Amino acid sequence: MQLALYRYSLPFRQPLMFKRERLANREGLLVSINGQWGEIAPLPGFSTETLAEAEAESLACLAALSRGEIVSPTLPSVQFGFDCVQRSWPLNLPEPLPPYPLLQGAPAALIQSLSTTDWQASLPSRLKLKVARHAMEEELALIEQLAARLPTTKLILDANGGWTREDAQRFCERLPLKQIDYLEEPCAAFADTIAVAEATGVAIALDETLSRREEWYCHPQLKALVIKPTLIGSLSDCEALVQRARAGNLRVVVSSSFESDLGLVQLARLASEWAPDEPPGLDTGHWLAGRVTNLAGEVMTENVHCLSKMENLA
Ligand code: OSB
Ligand code: MG
Repeated sequence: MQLALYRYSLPFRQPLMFKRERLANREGLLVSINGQWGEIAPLPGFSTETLAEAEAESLACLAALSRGEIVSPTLPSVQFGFDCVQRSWPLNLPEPLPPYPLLQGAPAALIQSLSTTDWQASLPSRLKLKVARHAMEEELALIEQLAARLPTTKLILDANGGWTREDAQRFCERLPLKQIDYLEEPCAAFADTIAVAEATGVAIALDETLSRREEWYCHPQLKALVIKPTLIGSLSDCEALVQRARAGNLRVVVSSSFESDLGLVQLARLASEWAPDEPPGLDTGHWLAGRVTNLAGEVMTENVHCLSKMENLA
């Protein structure tokens, strides 16, 4: 058995803000077992574990595997990486759907770039925009412009729990609801999110509520579950959410946590397995200025730092 753990660091095209943290590089781990790979990349501001903690648990898991033991990691990012590296991936999956585009930046700059953006002949069916970050007036103006310029596109809005119930209500009352697909996590508490949906008629989706393992229930205005495997952890926990979504007639949107190209390919495959008809939330790769795999999909081990390499006869 061949076991290895590597660390990568890939520069962002420009520094990105994750909650209050400004990151210039994306750092994570790649685990390899007998030529198969998995990615372990806790996201600062969103994951509860640090990269150092994930590295320590990963090394302990590899040592246990080399002794022939079965491992069950506890940190979500480590669970995701070890599940992927040990998974029997199905062979005949449908071609993954292209992700919907994710717009990032200040509203004024985005309005500016709207006039020059070439939507490559076909207009996107969906487009995602972060909200609750800038002045409400500016964000509403941008949404109005987007709705006018892209009348056939549905907007996905994501507030990352950034509003009070009152602010969210004021915002949603002024939305062009016909063009809003759904709003992710308007408020930090599920009860407030539901109250906003009921007061304004907006459709909502859950994301952080799921990764924080908070209680939630189905509601007529709850439309989708956003599943981020790096934050949720084990694939069986993700699959339980997929089941719960099916039972409640909710859409499933598999979404990234700014993984490298290796993790993004695996997430796209999971998306085509769990939600073959739903464009995934995986438009984060273009923010990275580097790659860990070559065009053949092989990890370029010369570009990553080896933390451990073991071989045994098991
Ligand atoms: O807020 O959904 C989020 C990525 C990292 C951390 C949080 C979020 C995201 C994304 C990924 O938005 C892209 C997507 O979901 O479309
Ligand atoms: Mg979200």
